Amino acid sequence: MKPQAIVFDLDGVITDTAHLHFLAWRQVADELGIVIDEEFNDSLKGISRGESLLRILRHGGKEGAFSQSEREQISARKNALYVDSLRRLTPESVLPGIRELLATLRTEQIKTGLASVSLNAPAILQALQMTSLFDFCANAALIQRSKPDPEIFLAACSGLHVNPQACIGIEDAQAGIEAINASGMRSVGIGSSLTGADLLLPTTEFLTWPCLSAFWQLDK
Ligand code: B16
Ligand code: MG
Repeated sequence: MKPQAIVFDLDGVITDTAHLHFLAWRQVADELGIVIDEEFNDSLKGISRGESLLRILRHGGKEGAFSQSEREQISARKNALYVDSLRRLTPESVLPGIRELLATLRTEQIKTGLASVSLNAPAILQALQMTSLFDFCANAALIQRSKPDPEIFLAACSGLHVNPQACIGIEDAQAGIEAINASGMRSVGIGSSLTGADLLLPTTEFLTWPCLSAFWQLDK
């Protein structure tokens, strides 16, 4: 038996945009007199733009300091910095093994989906020249709740016309692993500090079809 589909997170699984998010947020936080570091940035992975700003303000003790419209302006400033930094993405920015895995999944007739809460996901896939490698990309603009809620993963499964129980989800963020587990899919984590993943791999280089296939054969 094979899984019906593999659903990928974008940021940290397909390409390393987490660092670019960090640089943009750090500049904005700095302008607000708030210090954030890479460790704090880990807690923003998979979290929507608006919720990320709220977490940064809370971290800096400035939660109630800005109105909704001021927060929207701050978020827009962060996004402008982030989008500008995306200009450095090229097809070479894809993480090791990912392009090969997607090509193999096509040969194996396993559907591929994307579950990213980033509103910039379509532009990033285009910059990486990967849009055609996915059968369905869930639309982050239609999502009410970011990860750890399963909504984006369920939307990807729905768009692929597959049952979540018959699919694997791949994530590098703790909130993402929780979202996959809550969706009923089997979870594969990339990294060393994740808890609760059904399978944990150190880097995307280990993410091969033989590895995923062997994992799928195991009893849950
Ligand atoms: P944007 P993912 C998430 O992408 C990022 O991990 C998170 O850091 C970011 O705040 C969120 O997208 C929204 O991104 O500001 O570009 O809309 O991990 O779900 O692929
Ligand atoms: Mg991620």
